Parts: sequence; C-alpha cells; structure tokens
Amino acid sequence: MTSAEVANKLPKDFIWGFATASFQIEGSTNVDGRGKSIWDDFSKQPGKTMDGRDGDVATDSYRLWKEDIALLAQYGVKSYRFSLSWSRIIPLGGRDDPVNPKGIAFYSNFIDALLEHGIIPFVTLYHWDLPQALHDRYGGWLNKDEIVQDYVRYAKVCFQTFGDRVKHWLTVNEPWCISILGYGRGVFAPGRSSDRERSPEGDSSTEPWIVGHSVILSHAYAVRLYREEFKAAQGGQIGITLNGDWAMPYDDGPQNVEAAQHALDVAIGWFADPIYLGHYPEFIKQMLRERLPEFTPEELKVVKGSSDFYGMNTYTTNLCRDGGDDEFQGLVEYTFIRPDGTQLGTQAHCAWLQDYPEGFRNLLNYIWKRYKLPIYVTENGFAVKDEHSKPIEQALQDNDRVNYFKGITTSLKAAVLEDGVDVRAYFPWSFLDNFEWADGYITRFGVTYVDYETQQRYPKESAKFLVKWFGDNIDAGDKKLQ
Ligand code: PNW
Repeated sequence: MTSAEVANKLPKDFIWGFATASFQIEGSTNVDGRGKSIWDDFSKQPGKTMDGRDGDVATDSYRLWKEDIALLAQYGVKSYRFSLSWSRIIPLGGRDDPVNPKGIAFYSNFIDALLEHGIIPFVTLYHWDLPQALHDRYGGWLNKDEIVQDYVRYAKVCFQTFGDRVKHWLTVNEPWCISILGYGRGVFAPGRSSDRERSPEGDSSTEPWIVGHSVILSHAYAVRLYREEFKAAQGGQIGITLNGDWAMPYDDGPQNVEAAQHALDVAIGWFADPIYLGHYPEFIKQMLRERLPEFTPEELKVVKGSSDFYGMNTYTTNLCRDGGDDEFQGLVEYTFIRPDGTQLGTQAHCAWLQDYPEGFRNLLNYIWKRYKLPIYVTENGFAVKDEHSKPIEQALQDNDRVNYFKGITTSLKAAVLEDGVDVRAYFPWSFLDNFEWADGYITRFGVTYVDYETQQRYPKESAKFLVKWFGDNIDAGDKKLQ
C-alpha cells in the first residue's frame, strides 16, 4: 500500500461500533431486583406509544446478551456503545438506597465478555431511564439539589465497580430530549407539559429549563468526582453527549441566517456553551430572562471544561426560518422543503428526519471550530419508511439506510481528511431494531433486523455496508504497510 493511500484513510486509532441504550433493548424489567424506571409506567399508559407497546421485552437483550456480543464480534466492531440501567444498579436510585449485586453482576459480566472479544466498552451512565422512585420522592430532574447528589452517587458506584475496565464514559445522553420531550412537549417520560390534554400537571414554560440546568450540574459534578478520585488510577475519558442537527438558513435573508444560529443556540449551545465555554448563550438568556436558572460562580467553575471531548448525536439538517413561538427551537420554524418546493432529502419513517449528508460535514466543522475538542459521534442513523410492515427479506434490503450511510461516511471522511476536523469515533444508531420510545416498535433504526416474534436477529444490507466501509477506510497500521 502506498503512503498516498494510507493518507486517504481514517487514522488507525479511529473507533467505530454500534450504539444502543438499556431501556430500548434489555426487556426483563422485573428480573433480578431491577427497580422501575420512569419509562416503565409511562410506556404502559394508553396513547403514549404509537403501537401501545412497552419495554417489558424489547429485544430481550438482558437474556440474549451473549448472542448480541457474538454478533458484534462477527461484525468486527472496535467498540460498542451501550447504557447502564440506573434502576438495575440501585433499584430505588437514591444515595442512601442499597446497591443491587445482581445488576452489578450483569453489567460486569457483560463488560468482561466485550473485552474478551476485543471490543472497547463505551458506556453511557444515563440514557433516560430515571429510577421511578426518585421521580416520586422529589420530582426527579426537577429537583436540582436532590438529583445532583443521587446522580453523583450512582456515577460513583459505576466508576468504582466498572472503571477498572471501562475507559470511555458518557455521563448523560441528549439533555435536550430529556428536558424538551419529557417536560416541555410531554411526549417522552415523565410526560409533563402545559398541554392539559396530554398531562395533568407540568409547566412547559419553566420546567424544561430547570431540568436542563439539573442535568448540566449532575453531569458536571460526576465528572469532577471522576477526575478527582478515579482518573489518575483508571486513566479513562469522560464527557457528555448532545443531540443536535445542522441548521441551514431557509434562504439568504439575514433574518433566516440569524434564525439558523438561534436554532443551534437552543439545540446545542444551551448545553455545549456552559460546558465548553462557561456560560449560557446570550440568545437563550434574552429569550427566557428570569425563567433561565443561573449558575453560582462556584457551580460554573465545575461546569466549565467538564467534558473531555464533544459527544455528538446527529441525524438530519433543518431548514430554518425566522418566526413562530416555539422556544424549544429558538423561535425558529423548521422545514425540509426548500424555497423552490423540492425536498431537502429522502424522508425517513419519522417526521423529523431527512437524509442530507452535507449537513453532517457542516455540523462537524461548526462544532470543531466553536468548541475545539475531539469529536466522538456517538449516534447517527436513519429509519426506513414502512420498514416495519415489510416482509423480513425486503426489510433487509434497507436501501434508503444504505444510501444514508454512504452519504454520511463520505462526509465524515471529507471532514477528517480535507477539513482537518478531529473526529475520533463514529457509532451508527442502532446495533438492533429496538424500542423507539414514543414510536414503540414501529420505527426501526437498526442495522440488524429483529423479528419480535422469535427475537431472531438478521443483518441488514446497511450493516454489511458499514462493516465493509470501516474495514476499507481505517488505516490498518504497520501490519499492512509491508
Ligand atoms: C435519539 N428529535 O433520540 C436517542 O438517543 C435514541 O435513544 C433514539 O432511539 C434515537 O435518537 C432515534 O430517535 C432522539 O426529535 C429522539 O429530534 C428525537 C429526536 C432526536 C433524537
């Protein structure tokens, strides 16, 4: 192999693998002492999921975990991103509540088995399954002083127990979704909203911003703990992962150019600016005034610089037009229809997602320039239209998803090799079709098809494409150079 060819590849340390989350795959919600999470009850309430189904079985991965790891090994991934269920580890969740040895044993065995297969564990501490007991006791994320202490103790148990083997920690997955979808729009657990047809209680004008503030502080104090008590001995990295899609002005109008920045300020800057730059975005301060909680100077010292890297979950691009009253989008209207009436890209099964790979390259450049830290892409993927109602053989030919990943991998390579963006990892969402939150099992994001009757797994074309692409496009190191 010539040096020009080597130079045209991602660096040999580049990490890739697939991602999942505990509540979306594990099932076995009543087993081995697991406590309830807010998603258990929420998903069982009428009308909360599209197909009326819950997470009690999901992909049955709590029982089938050895098979799952064997399939990951067959795919040849370098890493696997998964999340720990807080209420399996501490069933009632709180700082004085007992730890559950069976929950610990499950994840401990799981991590050992990954390592035996040479797969690097990338571990999310919190992917939305808050112990129900904490929500009932004091309002969960609404109660900053309580939740920060309970979250930090949970994190401490995880660092103590798994930190000898886990070197990549993600504190929290997607605080925007937790806050806005859970406490603003009320479509995710715990389903609070000002919309009284949806929720008996809640206040969408204040609660999401309070919850976001609690999440930032919980993350930051857990990171401080890791750095002070564990990092020297364990040598791992820790950070947060934020969702956020590229925002493109609808046209050249200055108001729409500004609107696109406001969209980024609320989707991303709300969390990234305090964590990486040390303050909330000016635009959010103006939009919310006294409704935006403030950090004390002491808190701010803990928050600023509290992530070793930028964790990015991204799926699409939104065309942005100034207007409307949706604070959760920065008073910006989103559309996928260009001024000339054409669609931005291929429509996915869910309304919020179209395929537009150039936006991914733009977002990587924007984040790199603004926050100046290595980027780990911890989620990215596509839900094929009507895939759930097709016969399995057809669903395995997931051409729209293959096209999506073709575009994305091209953008990824261009961002790294042409633009010089420091991207270190890429995790397609998801390893398996799974419980897609409010969509139930109707929307499938997996590169592996799951037959929910048999729990049989079938690799889709997209899995084959990604396995081959990363095999071909990561520098293999000295071995192949001879
Ligand atoms: C992420 N949006 O959620 C989550 O981290 C995953 O658990 C989930 O399965 C995946 O993306 C696919 O949805 C999102 O409305 C949910 O923009 C909704 C949005 C974005 C991300």
